[in-house]
This record gives sequence, structure tokens and C-alpha cells, in this order.
Amino acid sequence: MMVHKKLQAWIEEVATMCQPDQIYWCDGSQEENDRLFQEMVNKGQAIRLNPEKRPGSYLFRSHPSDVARVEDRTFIASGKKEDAGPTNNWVDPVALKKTMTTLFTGSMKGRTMYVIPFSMGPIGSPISKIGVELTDSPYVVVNMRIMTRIGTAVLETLGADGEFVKCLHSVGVPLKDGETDAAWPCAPIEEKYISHFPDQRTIWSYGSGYGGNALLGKKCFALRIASVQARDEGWMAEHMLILSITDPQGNKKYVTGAFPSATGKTNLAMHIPSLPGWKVETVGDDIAWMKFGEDGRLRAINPEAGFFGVAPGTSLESNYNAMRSIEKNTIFTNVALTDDGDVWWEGIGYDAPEHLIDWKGNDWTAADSNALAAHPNARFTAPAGQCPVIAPEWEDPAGVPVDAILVGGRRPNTIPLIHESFDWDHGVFMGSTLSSEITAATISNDIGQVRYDPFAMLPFIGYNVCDYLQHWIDIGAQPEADKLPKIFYVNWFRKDESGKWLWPGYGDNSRVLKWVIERVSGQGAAVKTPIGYMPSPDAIDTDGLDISAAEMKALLYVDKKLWLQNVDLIKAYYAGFGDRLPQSLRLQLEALEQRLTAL
Ligand code: GTP
Ligand code: SPV
Ligand code: MN
Repeated sequence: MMVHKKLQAWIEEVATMCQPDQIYWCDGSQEENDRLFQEMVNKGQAIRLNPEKRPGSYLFRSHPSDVARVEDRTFIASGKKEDAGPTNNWVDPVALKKTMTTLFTGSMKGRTMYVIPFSMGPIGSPISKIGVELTDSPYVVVNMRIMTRIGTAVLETLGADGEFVKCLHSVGVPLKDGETDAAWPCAPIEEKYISHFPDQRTIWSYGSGYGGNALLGKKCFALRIASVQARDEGWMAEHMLILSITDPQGNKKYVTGAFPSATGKTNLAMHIPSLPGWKVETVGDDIAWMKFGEDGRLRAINPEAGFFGVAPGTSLESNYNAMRSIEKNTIFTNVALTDDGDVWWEGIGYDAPEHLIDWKGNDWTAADSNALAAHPNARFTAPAGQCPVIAPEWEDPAGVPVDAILVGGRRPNTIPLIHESFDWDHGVFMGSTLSSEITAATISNDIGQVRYDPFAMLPFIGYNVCDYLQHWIDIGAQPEADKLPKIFYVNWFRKDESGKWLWPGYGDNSRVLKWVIERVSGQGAAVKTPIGYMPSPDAIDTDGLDISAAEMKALLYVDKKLWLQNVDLIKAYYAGFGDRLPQSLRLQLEALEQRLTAL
């Protein structure tokens, strides 16, 4: 194999700082994977699930403090503060490197440093990018092997001088001679740092072993660093699912959807349409990289190779294809363990057995436990190829042409089931004002509170949010504007006065997608309202659905008072962005207010 001098030098530099006992290059093989799991089982860090029930599958329990992304401890250390902008935690990169160098010094003592070469996107695709993660966590290695393409083939593609993103990770718990390891080593919250140095295409993550904090190909690279690369190179890195939908006549369209964390991307990406004759296939469930093709169409690839999905609420009824995807070769984190070596969680679709071990490792009995058996942000890690409805073209290096972009949040009121933007810039305005209740996917005291979350990217934009929104506008400034995807705003989560969901959601979301597809195809009856185009009263196909006309009306109702309040809230939220906010968005807001006032 060719020697990549820069890679070698970086590894030596990191090893000198972190002082691991040994360095191990991951080849990505099955044998290596089995060995790592066995080592973790031997140390009591992993539990092998019953191979007759879940072949090749394992359970991990995190430390109770290390259960989700930590937005307060996530930093964008660009050279200039204004390049991080008002929505990111900015720290001076020199000062941050200094602080973190102290933490990293000797942090891998007593441990192995794993070298994981990985590709985001199919190996060798022109849209794909390579990263190398150095980590002292074997849990990270086995997860990265599912979530990305890792190993020798990546190194070959990298060659002697290929570019890569430097991803450094340590759980932050050095071991003294002979000291036994914790079941889930991690550092206390105030010592956790999930740091990004966008100018250097570098990530330094310290102190957490969890998902988006530690699997650095995912949010850290594929969104925060990639969004900066995308800005510089004229493409887009977005927190979006990608699906194909085929109507009964065989016409196929592609839809992406930006919904905040734990707001329904995985579910929509692989749902089974309740409409007879319609078919949905999955291209991706969390991240989309989009670039214009030679045909002038915006084309999307899924840079990942697996699903890191929310377990609670996942059942054969709510998400059949996810349940089938996790039958084998799956890593479960923070779910409950049954006495016969299988998994259980709230909302799995059947009652808990009498006895379980809960996500904290304690006995749990159905009779006398009020505590949750699984953590609300418990996750499964499963290979995308195991999804029964994975699209045959999901690894096409050219990507799929995007016909429609959805944005959506959890809003109990105000936002209707669906509305369509007047044009691209109005769609960017909609995306910029996307709002949603905070979920358990991040550690927060404000779970359930509504926050603005532009394009579901608030925690993931690697630069100034104003520049990010300007980039969206620039992407739309194409000579062939009619080739751009249409933009829609959906809300599956509107509630009635008693707090009950008004919309059945899940497979019935295909009814809303049907209208989207009709609109994209130049059909579909719509009315023009102050907030955008909306389906005329009968335009959503509710055939076979137990929903009253009054409920449909409530779902699509635009309440003038609430919308004018929304305008005031957007004004306050935009004010926080200062002068750098694109002028066209300011004008969109003014125009919305005028249209509402005239209503
Ligand atoms: P991340 O992986 O965190 O980015 O989440 P996600 O956006 O992929 O969310 P996911 O599909 O895992 O759904 C999160 C939660 O929302 C689960 O508990 C689902 O059961 C619930 N959910 C998904 N779709 C719907 C829907 O259409 N209606 C309702 N009411 N709930 C939904
Ligand atoms: C999310 O929080 O949006 C996730 C899970 O998809 S994590 O990988 O932890 O970011
Ligand atoms: Mn996500």
C-alpha cells in the first residue's frame, strides 16, 4: 500500500499527544468486527443478544449522562467569530486547541487507538468524501463500520495524497496499569467538547461515546464540516431523508425531507403508503448531500451506509421496514433487555414481559415500574442494505434527481398539515422559519419547547446561519429555475384542543405526498393563501381514512391571529441574526405580514 505522508504524520502527532498503548489500523473485515465485539463482551461493555432471535446483534448501555448529542458542548471554532454566527457556540480555535490539547494529552493511555479510514458516500463517487477517525473507542469502530464504508478500500482510494477530514475522538478516560475499564467510559459533561475547526477541516471530539458526538462521520463531518465544504464548492449538505415514491401508473419521483431530530425522517423514508398501488423506497434517512448534475437537476446522495434510528415508538405497525432492518447485525444502545436475550422498548407494539433489565442495567418489572425501560433516545444501528425497501439506486454515485423538498416540524398548532411555497425564495423563507418542539435527541432542559430550527439544521450548520440561508438562495439562482425542486412545509403533529394528534401520520403521510407529487407534475388542485399554496378542500386523498371533514378543515386551517403572532416571533428570531440576514428573507417576512393583515 502507498504511504500517505500527511496521514502518517498526523497519526504520529496524535499518538504523541494521546499516548495510546498501541495503534490499530481497521481493515473493515468481518473477522475484525467479530473480534472487537468479543473483546467488548469479555469486558462487560457489550451484551451479545440471543443469536436465535437477533443474529449478529449486541446491546450497549451508555453511562446515564451520555445519552444524546450535547449542543451546549458543541463548538464551531472558525478563525473569525462572525463566521460561526449567532446560532453556534464559537470559541477561538487557538484557545480551544490549547484547552483540548491538555485534555487529550495522555487521554488514550492504557487503550488502543483505532485508525478508521471511512468514505461518506459510495467509495470513489465524485460526490463522496473521505475522512479518517482516530478513536480509542471500539464501540465507535463497530458503529462506524455500519454507518459508513470503512477500511482498506478507502485507503486505496485515498492513495498517497488524497484529501481527508481529520476526525479525532477520545472517550477521555485514560487507564492506569491494570485498571479495569468502565462499562461505558466517558468524561463528565463539563469536560465534553465536540469541536469543529472548519477552516482546517478538522474535528476534535472529547469525552462522549454517544452517536452524534462520537461517530464523527455523521453530524460532525457530513453536516457541520460538509456544510462549509458545500458552501465553498457550490453544493448542499442537509439534515434530510431521501425517498422515492412511485404512483400506481409507475411514475417515480424523488423527495427529500428536512425534519429536526426525532421528528419523523426515518419513519417517512421507509413508510408503507396506505394508498393502494403506491410504493415508497428508501435512499437515506438522515443526511442528504445535493449537487447539480450535468442535466441541471439537483441530485442527492445519502453519504451514510446505515441507519442510526430512534428505537422507542418503532413497531411493526408504525415502521415495519425499520423493524425488518434491525432483525440481525444490529447494535442497540440504551434499549431494555428481555430474559430471553432480546430487546424491548416503549412503543415496540406489544406489552413488556413481566421482567426486563432496563437501559440503566436495573431490574424492571411490568407490575411495579413507572420508569421507562428504554431511554427515549435509545437507538439502533443497522446496515441500510438490510432495509426491505432500500431503493436499488441508493448507492448510485450520480445520486437521484430531487423533485420536491419537504421541511417539517412538530407544531401542535399554527402550522397546517401542508403548504407549498410560491417559489424557491419563498421556500427558503419557509425553511428558515421552520420551528419544532425540542426532542430527546439532544440533552436539554427545554424538551417540548418550540424553537426555530432553520431547515432542521440549527445544531448542524458549520458556519454563519445568515450565510447558510444566503447559500440556499444562491443555489436557487439558476438559469433553469423550472428544474429546481418545489418546496413544501409539512406538519404531521398538529393537535386538537384535547391534545390528540389530528393527523394519523406514518403510512397515511403518503396521502400528503400524493398531493406533493401531483403539484410537482403540474396537477393537484390548490388554493392561494397568504402563507402559500394549499390543497383545495378535496385535494388530499382521504379515501378509506377515518377522518371527518371538520378534522381535515382543522388540519388545514390558517388562523390569522396565530399566524400574526408567528410573524412577531419570526421578527424577534430574525433580529437575533443582525444585519447579515439576507435582505430577500426580510422582504419575504414583510410580504407575509401584509398578506395576512389583508386576510
Ligand atoms: P433523528 O434520527 O433523530 O434525526 O430522528 P428522525 O427525524 O429520523 O425521527 P424518527 O423517524 O425516528 O421519528 C421520531 C419519533 O417520531 C418516533 O417516536 C416516531 O414514532 C414519531 N413519528 C414519526 N413519524 C410520525 C408521524 O407521522 N406522526 C406522529 N404522530 N409521530 C411520528
Ligand atoms: C439526530 O440527533 O439528529 C440523530 C442522532 O440523527 S445523532 O447521530 O446522535 O445526531
Ligand atoms: Mn438526525
